[in-house]
Amino acid sequence: MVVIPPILWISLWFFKKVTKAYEDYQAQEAVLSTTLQENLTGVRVVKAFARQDYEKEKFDKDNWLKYIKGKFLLLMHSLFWPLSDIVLGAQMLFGFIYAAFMAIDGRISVGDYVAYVGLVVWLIFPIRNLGRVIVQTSTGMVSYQRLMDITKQAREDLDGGAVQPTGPVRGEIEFRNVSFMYSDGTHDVIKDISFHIKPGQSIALLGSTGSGKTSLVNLLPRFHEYTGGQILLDGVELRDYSRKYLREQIGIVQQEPFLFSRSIRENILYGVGRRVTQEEIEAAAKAAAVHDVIASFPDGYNTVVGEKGVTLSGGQKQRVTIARTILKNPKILILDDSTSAVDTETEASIRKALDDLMEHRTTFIIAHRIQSVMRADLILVLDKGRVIQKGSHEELLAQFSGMYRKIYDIQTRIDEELEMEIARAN
Ligand code: DCP
Ligand code: MG
Repeated sequence: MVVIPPILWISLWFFKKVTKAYEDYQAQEAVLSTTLQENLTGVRVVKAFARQDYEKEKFDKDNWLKYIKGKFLLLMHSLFWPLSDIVLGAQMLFGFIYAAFMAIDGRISVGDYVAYVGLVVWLIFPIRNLGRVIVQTSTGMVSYQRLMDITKQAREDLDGGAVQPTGPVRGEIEFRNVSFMYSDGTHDVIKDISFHIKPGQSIALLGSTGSGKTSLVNLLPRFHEYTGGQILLDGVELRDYSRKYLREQIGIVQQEPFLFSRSIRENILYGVGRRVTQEEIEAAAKAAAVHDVIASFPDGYNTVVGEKGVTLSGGQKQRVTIARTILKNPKILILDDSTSAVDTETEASIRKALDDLMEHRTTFIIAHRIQSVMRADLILVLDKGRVIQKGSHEELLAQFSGMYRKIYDIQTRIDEELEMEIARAN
């Protein structure tokens, strides 16, 4: 019985140490996995910047740290096991010798001695195991905690919403002093933005990179919740709609086109909740100026897109995602820089298709070219999350000192110079 307290004390001490060591070890393993994963998915970047040696060194360093932490963990285990055995072994040795002398002196009988030895041998192993279980529990607890961190994440509520509309939205959108900060952010990326558009109108967002254009449109499908002000859709606060309903009503051509490793047909059909004929798919692809490309593949629409769509060019991918959105036929359309990866000629033909698509739909257009935004009913010029100019193309052009006018002048000058170049070359 005397050894139980020290064994417990040793076990608890090691329990704490091993917990910490195992946490460190697991965290380092995560760092190493991230390094590895980034190197694998970003292998082109690594090669293009000739950073192999740097990345190798980084991996070696992370790997070395993992090794050190693993070694410390093993050290803790390798100290605990013998230490507990030494305490227990010393107790047995001392007990047996002392009892042996007592038996020789005749203070206890040989029978008592044998009974005592048997009892100690029976008891010592459970005590020994108790310590081990305590120490091993620590690694289990750490793993459990890490697992719980993930499983306890709140799930996005898709269905909830105070209003349950039955039909499609009309598409009237009003922003009232809306501001927004990312949950991990330090400052508002959208500040006090207000505007109003009627159903079927189009609104263009223009602004330098990082000015908050994508963040603003991502509020509409409730990818993020705005942190200040009000957004009204058909006069109802956006938060009162369910996310599922909003996302059914909104079609987005995202800034970074993403295709699944499935056939082109499946990619175009993605998110379309109704039966669609081959003719409809082809009409959408034609409108997005991508039908001819698809038809030129031996397998046509059944061509499987490689991992993340590597077999298609950037512009082709973008056009497939446009076809997907055309087919979805949403009431609200968001085009986030959707013609940035195509040449001017294709852009013109896509714009024609998009113009057709934009009719009777509330449309958000994000673009960098004045040509793409000039026909919008309302143009917002953003800078660092604020609206610095607001109005129609003509109104904004008339503001000679404004940003819009500046962008317009630069872009027309470039176009004119280009035309002169071409004329001279001919
Ligand atoms: N930001 C952030 N967390 C995210 C996305 C963006 O903190 N998940 C920050 C980076 C920028 C600001 O928000 O400082 C605005 O980013 P946007 O993507 O909204 O910027 P734009 O769409 O206007 O830029 P671009 O023209 O480059 O697409
Ligand atoms: Mg953007």
